[in-house]
Amino acid sequence: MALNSGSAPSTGPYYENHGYQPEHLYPAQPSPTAPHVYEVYPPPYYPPAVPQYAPRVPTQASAPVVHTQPKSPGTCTSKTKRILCLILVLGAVLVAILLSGFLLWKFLEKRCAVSGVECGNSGICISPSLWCDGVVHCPNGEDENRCVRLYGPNFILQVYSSQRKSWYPVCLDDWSESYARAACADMGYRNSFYSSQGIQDDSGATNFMKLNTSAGNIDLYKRLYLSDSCSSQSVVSLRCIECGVQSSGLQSRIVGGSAATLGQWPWQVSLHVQGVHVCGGSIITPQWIVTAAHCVEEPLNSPRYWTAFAGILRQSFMFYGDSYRVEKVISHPNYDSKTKNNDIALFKLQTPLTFNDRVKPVCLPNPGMVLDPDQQCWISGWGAIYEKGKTSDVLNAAWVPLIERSKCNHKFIYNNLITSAMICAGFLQGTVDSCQGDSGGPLVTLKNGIWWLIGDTSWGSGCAKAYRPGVYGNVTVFTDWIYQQMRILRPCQVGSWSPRPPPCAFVSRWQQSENLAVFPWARTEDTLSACSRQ
Ligand code: 4AZ
Repeated sequence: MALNSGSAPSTGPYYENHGYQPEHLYPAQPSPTAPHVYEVYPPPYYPPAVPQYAPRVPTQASAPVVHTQPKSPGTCTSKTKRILCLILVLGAVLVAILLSGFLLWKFLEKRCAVSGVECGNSGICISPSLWCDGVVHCPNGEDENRCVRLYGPNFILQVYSSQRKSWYPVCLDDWSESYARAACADMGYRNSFYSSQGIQDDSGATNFMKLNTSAGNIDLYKRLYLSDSCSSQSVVSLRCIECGVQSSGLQSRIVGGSAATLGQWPWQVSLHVQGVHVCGGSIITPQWIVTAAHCVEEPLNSPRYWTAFAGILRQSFMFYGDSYRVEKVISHPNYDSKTKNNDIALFKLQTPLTFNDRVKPVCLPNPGMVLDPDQQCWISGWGAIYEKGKTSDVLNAAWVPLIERSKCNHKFIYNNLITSAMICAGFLQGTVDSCQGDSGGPLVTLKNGIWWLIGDTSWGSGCAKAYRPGVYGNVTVFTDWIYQQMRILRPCQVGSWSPRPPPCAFVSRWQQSENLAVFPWARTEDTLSACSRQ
C-alpha cells in the first residue's frame, strides 16, 4: 500500500445500494465502452386524427380518360383460376393468422402474462403462489433465490411479494427467534444468528408482512401475509452475524496511513500460494472470504494452491499462526480479465475460522445504504509501499475518500473504464493508494457504528499516481451473488451419516449441469433425514 497524507474530497451524487432485481440473476455489468452516443431517429410519423380522402383530380384534362380493366397475366379470368386464386388467398390469410397468433402467444408467454412470473430470462413461467414457497420450481432456483433481505444500515428484515413485485418490512407482531433463525438460514447464514429485535420503522411503510399465527406448522413464507396494520408499530431488525466491529482496547489512531494494530482490521486475511503472500481478502462468515477474481485466474483457480491466514499482523509471523485450507474457489461468472469488470471471488474454507479479538467478520453492505459521494473509507493490506516495490511485512492501513464514478470516468482520469461494478477511491493528487499485493483486500467504511465492506481492491494505473486513484470491486452490486453462493448446499451423498448428516441438497434434473444452484431451501429436517436415507 502506497501511503501518504490525503487532501480534501469532492462532492457529487450518492453511491446508493439498490436491492435485488428479481429479473436479473447475474446482472452482467457493462464492459467499459465509449461514452453513450444517443442515436438519432427519424422524426416520428403521427397519423392524422381523422380519415383523409385524396381528391381524384386528373392533372391533365385535355382528352377524356377512358378507364378500362387492365389485362395482366396474373389476374383470375377463368372459373378454375378464380377458385385457385380464392384458395391461395384464403391459405395466405390462414397462415398469417396462425403466424401472428403464434407470435402473440410467444410474446405473452415470454412476459409470463398468461401463466405467472418468469424465471429470470428463461421464458419459463411459474404461478406467483409458487414463488418463495420453499420449493424450487425455476431451473436456476430464481423463485426461491431472494425472498428475504436485510435493508439499510439498521438491518430491517424485508420479504419479497411476487404478486406485488415489491419488498415489505416484517411486522414484529408474533415474531420469534425461530423465525429469525429461519430467515438467516434462507439468506445463506447457515446456523448463524446474532440478534432479532423490533425497531420503529421510519421508512414510512404502510404495508407490512405479518405472521398468520393460526396457520399450522408450515413454512415461514407461507405464514406471512400482507397487511396494512402492525399493532406493535415496530418492524423486525435482524442480524445474522455479529459483524463490522473492531476489537476495543486494541485500537490505535492511524493518520494518513500506517502500520495496523491487532484487532483493528480483524476481517483482513492474507492469502498465500506456496508460502508467499499473493492477495488479501475479507472475512464475511466463519467459512467465507471475499477476494478479487483476478487473484484466482487460472491456474490459481484451484483451491489446493491456497492457504488463508487470519489474525496475524506480520508476514514473518504467519507460519506460527493458524492456517486455513480452502475448500472452494468461486470466481464471479461475469468476471472479465481484460477490463477487470466484476472482479470478485469467494473462498470457502475447509474448516471454519474461530472468531476472537483478532479474527472477526466485516458486514456485507445492505441494499438501501446511502454513502456520501466522498465517503471516508479505509484500505488495508500487505501490498507494496511504493510502485514496483515488494510486499510489506507489516499490515498497513490508510483512509481514502470515495471518488464519484462520473469524475473517475473523466477523460483525464480513467476515461470511461469504470463500470457500475467498480468504485474509485483515493486522492486525485495521488499520495495514498493500494498497490501490488493489496488486491482482494478490503475497502471498508464506518456507518452507524458498524464497518461495512464496500469494495475489494481490484486495479489501478500504478500506485498513488496523480489522477490515477485505486479501483475497487463494488461489493454492493455483488451481494446477491455472494448470498446465493453461500446458500448453495453440496449435493447429498449416497450412504449413511452418523450421527447426523451434514446439510445437503438433492440435485434436480435441470440442476445437474455445473454452476447451477441446488435447492437453496433444502435445509429442513425432512431433507436432512432424506439425505441420510439415501
Ligand atoms: C495490484 O496489482 C494493484 N493502485 C492493486 C491496486 C492498485 C494497483 C495494483 C491500485 O495488486
